[in-house]
Amino acid sequence: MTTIYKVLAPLSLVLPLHPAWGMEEDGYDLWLRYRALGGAAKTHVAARAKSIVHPADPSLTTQAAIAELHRGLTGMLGASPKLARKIDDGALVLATPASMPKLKTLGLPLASLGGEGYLLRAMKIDGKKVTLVAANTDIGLLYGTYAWLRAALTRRDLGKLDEVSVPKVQLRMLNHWDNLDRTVERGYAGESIWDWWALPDVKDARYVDYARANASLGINAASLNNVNSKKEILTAPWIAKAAAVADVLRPYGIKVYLSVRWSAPVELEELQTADPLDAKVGAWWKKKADEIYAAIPDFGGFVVKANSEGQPGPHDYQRTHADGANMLAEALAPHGGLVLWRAFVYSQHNTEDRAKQAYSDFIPLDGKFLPNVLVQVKNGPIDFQPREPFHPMFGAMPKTPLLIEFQITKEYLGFATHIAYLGDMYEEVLEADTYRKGPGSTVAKVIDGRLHGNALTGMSGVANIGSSRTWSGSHFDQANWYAFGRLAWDPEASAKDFAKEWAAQTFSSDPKVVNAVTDILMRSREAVVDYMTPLGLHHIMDTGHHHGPGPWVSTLKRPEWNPTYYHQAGRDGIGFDRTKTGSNAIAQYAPELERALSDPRTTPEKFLLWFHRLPWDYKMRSGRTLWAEMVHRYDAGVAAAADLRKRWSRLKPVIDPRRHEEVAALLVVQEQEAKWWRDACIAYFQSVSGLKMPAGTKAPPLSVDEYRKKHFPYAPGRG
Ligand code: GCW
Repeated sequence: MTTIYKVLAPLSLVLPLHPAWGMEEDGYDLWLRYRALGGAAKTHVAARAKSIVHPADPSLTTQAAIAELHRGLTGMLGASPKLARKIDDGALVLATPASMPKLKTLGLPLASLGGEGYLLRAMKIDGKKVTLVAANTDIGLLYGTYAWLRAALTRRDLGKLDEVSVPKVQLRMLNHWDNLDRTVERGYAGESIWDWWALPDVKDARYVDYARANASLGINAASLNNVNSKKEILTAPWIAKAAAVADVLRPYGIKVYLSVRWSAPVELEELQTADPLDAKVGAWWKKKADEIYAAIPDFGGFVVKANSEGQPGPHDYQRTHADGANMLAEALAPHGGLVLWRAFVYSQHNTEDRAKQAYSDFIPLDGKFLPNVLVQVKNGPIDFQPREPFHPMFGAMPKTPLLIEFQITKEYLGFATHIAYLGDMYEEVLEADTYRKGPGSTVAKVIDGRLHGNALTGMSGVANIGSSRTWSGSHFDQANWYAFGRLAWDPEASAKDFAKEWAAQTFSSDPKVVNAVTDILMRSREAVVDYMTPLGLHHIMDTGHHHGPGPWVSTLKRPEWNPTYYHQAGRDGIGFDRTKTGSNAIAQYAPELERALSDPRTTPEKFLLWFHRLPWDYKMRSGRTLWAEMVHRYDAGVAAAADLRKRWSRLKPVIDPRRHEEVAALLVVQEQEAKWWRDACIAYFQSVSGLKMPAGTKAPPLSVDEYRKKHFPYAPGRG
């Protein structure tokens, strides 16, 4: 103590020591921040958790629920909760029909809860006023426990709780793009959290916190390694490492999946072919599946990227995606495992519009997949852009369960440096209408299986998690993990509600803070769209790393790697013609949409240049020309970025200093980079169009060549 004091004393002369010095908020606790309550809030929570009544002989899962309540209540109330066997007034009762047979006599809608749902109800049991957290299973109980804690943290009236919550989607999954050397493809949050080298002997304590965070959202599956997979993941030492992770995640209801490399049997020198119709190949995968299940009895299955961006696959043997997926499905079926076969495919040998290729490849295969295969489709037809129309495969494969893949990491939206709340984007896609079975056939209904009555349903998100103290590389990026998990539970819920919940739990439940942070979140993605890719522009990021603007890039080997392929800007106009006169990608949508999209006048302006190539003087709804509108949007994006910075700076007095400063620093960068995007794109489009700046707008300060000269050989996140 004295020594510490001696070291610190001189420091206090030069550094303004904050009262919370040494205990400052660093973001590690995510939204599970159980900070001390005071006043009425403390009394309120204390009165509803006087004791915790829990099942006797709690399973590991129930123990996790009790431990979380212990952590939460100790944090909020300053004293550990009393564990009790007897129900008294003010008890928080955790029960399943197995642990408390009486539950079945209380008229509760237990049957509707299924295996993962839960019920929270303030009610009387045996004449005592209690809060019941009930579920049919221990995992439901754990989810219910987190829901109760969330209600406490967001200052809901715990005395009036009465809710039933059941996940609408079965597979709520994170896809880690983590490499075996601990780098992370498109990861901007440090190294992989999986310390592969030290596993299986050393299980980092972080794995438990990872599991807690996911369980608090209802995420129940994680594929651990990059879809650009390596053969080694299927060897005994790596299976053992994955098994060690699975052991930690299991009590939290999270199943482990692995991404596999199609050619592994050949590369491991065990076979000479990976042809899915060769019996030896099927037998190899069956044996491999047996080996994995011996180590991980509840193993989830395989995620597969095949014949995509140079990865091997069944096409190498003139077989279809269905042949490939089914061969793996047969190996996994005896164990109850699933194949998640990705539809992110486009080929260098195919000159068809890249936006059309997945649909062309997969639609003829509808009905040809085995029942334990899901086809995993990215939200849009290109690649995780700031804005894309929904992928035309949604709704178009009635006999095949489609799992939607979102990106949580922000490869194309400013990495972890820019604020962009993706909840807003997920919601936009999920509520989009496919019209496949008339109006109201939303993507959400495809995903939750209602539109076509699919037995399997799922939503996966490419994780933004790493070894960074904040987990996600920045404080605000945690909101994207949060919104993804909450929307996977209920794809029809509101992204704004989740923004509010997240803000209240992460920063402060003070309504002023909640509203201000929610405003920042809700404005952020649109700001990014405007300063990067307004009006339906897409994939004009710089090459390889995708950091910053690169609309001029035109010399890469494959046409669809070049931004010029996507914007098609010239003297006469700009945009990708995806109507009949162009690639006719619009024909991949339902007739109602095809009709609307065939005419620029009936195409939403946010997708204008995605579907149409138009002259620069095309008249927009605002009355401006297309060119003037584009400049206007870029300016609006920069103004919105500046506005985010200002809104955040006003919160300085009410946000803890370290997190405030860290976010503020990033917002300065975001504003600068928004300007850079605006200036570089305008300079470039001006150079090809020869147009003057619209009246009242500012010319970019540098020439297009000067922007072009910027290089970023060490930008993070490359695989
Ligand atoms: O978005 C692109 C990325 C690649 C990624 C690929 C995919 C894992 O640029 O890094 O590879 O998508 O989804 O397979």
